[in-house]
Amino acid sequence: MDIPYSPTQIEKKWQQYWTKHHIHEPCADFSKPKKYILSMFPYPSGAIHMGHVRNYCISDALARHYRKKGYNVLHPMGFDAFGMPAENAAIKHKTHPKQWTYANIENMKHELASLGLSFSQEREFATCDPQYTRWEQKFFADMWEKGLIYRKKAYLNWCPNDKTVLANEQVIDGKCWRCDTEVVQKEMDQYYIKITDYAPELLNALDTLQDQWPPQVLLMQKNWIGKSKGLKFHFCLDEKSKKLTGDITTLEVFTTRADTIYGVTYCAIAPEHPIIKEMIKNNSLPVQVVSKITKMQNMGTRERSMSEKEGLDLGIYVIHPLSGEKLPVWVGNFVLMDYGSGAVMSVPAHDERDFLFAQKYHLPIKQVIKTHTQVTLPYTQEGEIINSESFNGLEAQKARTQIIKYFEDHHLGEAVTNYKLKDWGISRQRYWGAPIPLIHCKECGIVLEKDSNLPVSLPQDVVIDGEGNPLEKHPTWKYCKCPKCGGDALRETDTMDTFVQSSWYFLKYTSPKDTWDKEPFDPKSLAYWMDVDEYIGGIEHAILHLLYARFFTKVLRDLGYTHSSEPFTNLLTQGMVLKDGAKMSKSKGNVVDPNNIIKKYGADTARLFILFAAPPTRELEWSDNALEGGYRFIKRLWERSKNIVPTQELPKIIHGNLDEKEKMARKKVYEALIKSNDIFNKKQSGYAFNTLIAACMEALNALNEQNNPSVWTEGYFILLHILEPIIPHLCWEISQNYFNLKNMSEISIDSSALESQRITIGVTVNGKKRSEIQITPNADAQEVLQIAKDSVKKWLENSEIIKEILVPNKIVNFVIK
Ligand code: ANZ
Ligand code: ZN
Repeated sequence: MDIPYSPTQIEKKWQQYWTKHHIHEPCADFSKPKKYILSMFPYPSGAIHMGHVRNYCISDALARHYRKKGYNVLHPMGFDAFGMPAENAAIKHKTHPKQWTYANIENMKHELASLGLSFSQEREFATCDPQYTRWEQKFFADMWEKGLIYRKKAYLNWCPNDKTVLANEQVIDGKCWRCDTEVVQKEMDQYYIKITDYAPELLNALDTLQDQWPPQVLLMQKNWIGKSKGLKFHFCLDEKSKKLTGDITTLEVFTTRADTIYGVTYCAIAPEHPIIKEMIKNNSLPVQVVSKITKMQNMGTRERSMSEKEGLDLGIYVIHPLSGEKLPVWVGNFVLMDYGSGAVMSVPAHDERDFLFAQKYHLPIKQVIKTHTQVTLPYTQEGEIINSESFNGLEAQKARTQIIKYFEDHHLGEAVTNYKLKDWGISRQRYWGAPIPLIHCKECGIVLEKDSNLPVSLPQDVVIDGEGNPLEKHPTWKYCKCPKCGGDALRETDTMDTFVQSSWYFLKYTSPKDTWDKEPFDPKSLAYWMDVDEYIGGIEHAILHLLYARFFTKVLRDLGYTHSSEPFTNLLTQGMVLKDGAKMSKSKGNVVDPNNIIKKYGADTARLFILFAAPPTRELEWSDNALEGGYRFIKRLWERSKNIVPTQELPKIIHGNLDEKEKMARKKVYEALIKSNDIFNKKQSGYAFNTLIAACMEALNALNEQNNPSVWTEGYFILLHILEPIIPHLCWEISQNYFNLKNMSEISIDSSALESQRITIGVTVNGKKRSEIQITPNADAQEVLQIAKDSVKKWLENSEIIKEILVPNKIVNFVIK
């Protein structure tokens, strides 16, 4: 049978077959063991890129592997469909965001389908579907009633020309991206979710994810939550200053370094601090100072944090609570209003920022910590306390505790724990989002829309031209009746941040679509499928998305919707796809379009290359050569399949009767089989599909060195089985031709036939035998050493390995100190 390899035909055929026979749909038999394999859903920008391909090839390999192992697998796909780009497209191309979004989704679905990804098609949805919005608004309502959502004024980027709020990305060099007008900060009412209520749990629960999430992601989450313990206390303003600051008589600060309290030489406050407002109100500040402060405020905190430290003397003073010294108060552009109390005690001798500031403005610097050796200021480490009255001589750490105790004992202040984490602002003044289901009534205040009126849907007929908020401008949409008193009222025109949608989509997938209009989740399905066993996606979501998703899950748990606390048991962050050493991106012009690759070589080659070129977590450098190499392997696999003798089961082979080359071929095939089981042990291999593919390539080469039809047949039976997660179309095609698909589902292949191929060797530490490990003869030395090391971990703890001795196929010895 010398039919040339034709991926286009083969791949279409199998994609249709899988869909027609619902091969990739999860089943409702909840007695089966399950795996929930999830890849981060895409934004429907219009086309898939190599990053998507990589993400979904990894999750697909896992999903297919577990399906063949007999698991009930949920491997869903959907679209994160609300958001700004749809509105930008509407402005630019005069389309409607909805039309643009759904057209993109259609296109991306075709592209994803052409890769042969085993997604459940019956669970697919877009987050802009009204049924999804309906439940999101219900959750909003529940949180609102529970006091987990509140309204607060906040500064937003505002373009006075377009009369519109701008996202940070839309502010370029302080100007509006559309019209170049200088952006100002405008104070507006915003809705916030109290994620800070959950800060301790979000932090502590990270411990349960140790070894399951990448360490750098755990660290980023931890830093973002940013717990710090310190002292909160207030300074009193001096009598003269009080006349300038109206009702305000004290200045509260937060410090993590109470030990440096005697080193304070001035205080610095945020440009938005209430004292400044009071002073402006009382005409206590010269106009030039006010205008400079206004400039600082208009910068926005993000930009401010990146620009040079600047300050202004406010001409007011506070009294040091211990020494009684009089200290000046400055405004500083580096002080954040929304951290601690928006004011700091400045210790230039022991803080980098304060030091630079003091130098720039010629403020005094007072050293209060010394070490045995000469220190250069600013000195930010620990040491011995000096110049601090009764605390002199103490070690800094001890001084911290004692000074805090002193403040508490004398009711001057208290120990507090602060979190960097801020409440989550979810208001967006945009059209293409989920409407916030609130109504403003003159009589009743802010009222929730009636449950029976959900979802509050978006109007279709809107003008989207970049000026103002389209919902606000709509002639009728916002006018409604108050759900409480029936009087005339106004609908809230803010929509929700798109991060809200991506915070619970994984819960929604668990429920079959026919349950959707009755309840947010089918409880039995939810309980069965959660938690997600393996979540795969980009490192760019390491902080916000993952934190919000963890938070939302906990909130929905506390609202009684789910029993899950931590939604993602395992997390895999895939590496970037590079070309010529740089991340593939439109701006760099180094993008390889997956569609072209699929057209030219077929999906199987694209999939093979992506999984072969690098382990999933590493960066992947695009290589046309390697792609060609993958294509050749696939063609060879196809062409040599003609050596198979058709059968529906593994041929019986007596190993002892084979010649050396036949034995070697079998050995290589079984090694690949063992590898295919080993690589799914994430902790050991990190899903190194590349090593599995390499083992299969070796096996095919070894098969080619011999002529025994039974060995060929057995080899293919096994190789197709283990390669199916990677190159499914070809495997199903050959399997149908020769094996009646018998090796495409759950089978047990007894590798004991070649058990003699596994040998046991001892592992010793300083000559004492501590364990035994199983290896294949002549296995790679590094690999053996690693397995050996893991097996005697507890004897190596806290010691240094001086020597690693490997006597091949006999023994491993570690010499430690
Ligand atoms: C005096 C001091 C002396 C400080 C010293 C540090 C070193 P973390 O650890 O991140 O919580 N700070 C407090 N509130 C601030 C605000 N709203 N904006 C900017 N900075 C603020 O940081 C706490 C430290 O950051 C505090 O401790 C305070 O400076 C500053 F040798 O107080 B420290
Ligand atoms: Zn009312």
